[in-house]
This record gives sequence, C-alpha cells and structure tokens, in this order.
Amino acid sequence: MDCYNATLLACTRNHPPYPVCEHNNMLRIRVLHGPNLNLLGTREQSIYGTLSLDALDSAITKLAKEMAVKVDLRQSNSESELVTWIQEARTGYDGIIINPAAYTHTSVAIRDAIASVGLPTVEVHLSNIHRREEFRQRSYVAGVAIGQISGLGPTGYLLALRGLHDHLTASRRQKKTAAPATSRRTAKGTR
Ligand code: CA2
Repeated sequence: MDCYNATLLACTRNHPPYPVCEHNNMLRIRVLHGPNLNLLGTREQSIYGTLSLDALDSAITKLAKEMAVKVDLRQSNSESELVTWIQEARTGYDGIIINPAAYTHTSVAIRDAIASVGLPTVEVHLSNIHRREEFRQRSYVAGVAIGQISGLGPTGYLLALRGLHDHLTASRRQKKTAAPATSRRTAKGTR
C-alpha cells in the first residue's frame, strides 16, 4: 500500500526527522567491517574502545531505523569475501560504508571493487589512522571514497550513515530535477 499523501508528498506514517518513506524508495546501505573487527571490545581497548561489534551494529541499526534507511551489516576476515560483498552491492544497494581495517593499507582489490561498482562509499576508522604508524597513514580506499571519517570511534559510523544519507538524498533530488530538463531539450531539438 502506498502511504504517501498524494498532495504533500509526505509519508503519513510520521517517522521523524528524515523524510524518506520506509515504504517507497527507502535508501539501502551496506555496512562492511574488515578483518579482526569481530574482536572489538575484547582486546586493545585503549585504541578501539570497549564496545563490541554486536553493540556497534545495534547502534547503527537503531539510527538507520530512525532515519528510515535499510542497512545490511557484515564482517569478514577475508579479503575475497569483502570484494564479493562490494560487487554484489551493485544490485540492491545505494551506497556502502566500509571499515576495511588492515586491508585499508594493502588492498588494491578492495579499492578496485569499490571503483568498479560506482556506489558512493564512505570509509570509516575507529582510530585516527593519520596519527598512528606511518604504514596506517596510507589508504588505498580513500581515493575512491566520497569521504573518510577517522578517529571518532563508533560515532564515526553514525556520522557516516548521516553523511551518506544526505549525499544519496541530494543526488536523487538532482536526478529528479535534471531528467525533465534533458527531455525538454531533446524534444526541442527534434522539432
Ligand atoms: O581504526 C580502525 O578502525 C582501523 O581500521 C582498525 C584496524 C587497523 O588495522 C587499521 O589500521 C585502523 C584493526 C582492526 C582490528 O580490530 C581489533 C579490535 C580489537 C582487538 C584487536 C583488533
């Protein structure tokens, strides 16, 4: 059932503050956690904090629900599995949030996968990779991401969700307004 009010184009089911209707055109975002992030909260707490991966995923899911965004959350220690999940996101997802963990600094395969699917991608790091060892300061992913959030702990994922949501919403709006102009031009040119 279409829950949009036809006149106001607002969802009558009242999910504030993000006016994206859950039942029509919901944004879909895949969230990927790289190797060893399954250990979150168990070791190296001074660097990565005390929150477990499950708790982090719950916080992301809660915010996504409030924003009426569909999220799919996955963690893998395998580079090839991460590449496959990025490739598969081409059908069914609008954007990607990824913490590639150690693969950030080594993986041309992950960078190429992100570039090839062409989905807006936000790179997230719990720690500030730019004030750590030199080898962590280079990211193969940064050059194909729309942005990078580093050093804000779990909050970084929530900011990434808001940022990606706003980016995707703006590009949808742009596409909607650009389309009629193009067809008008075409129609004029053919006369
Ligand atoms: O700061 C980040 O989010 C990192 O992506 C985390 C990676 C690291 O290799 C990157 O340089 C920066 C490491 C993730 C390992 O996570 C652990 C969590 C708890 C205990 C052990 C590892």
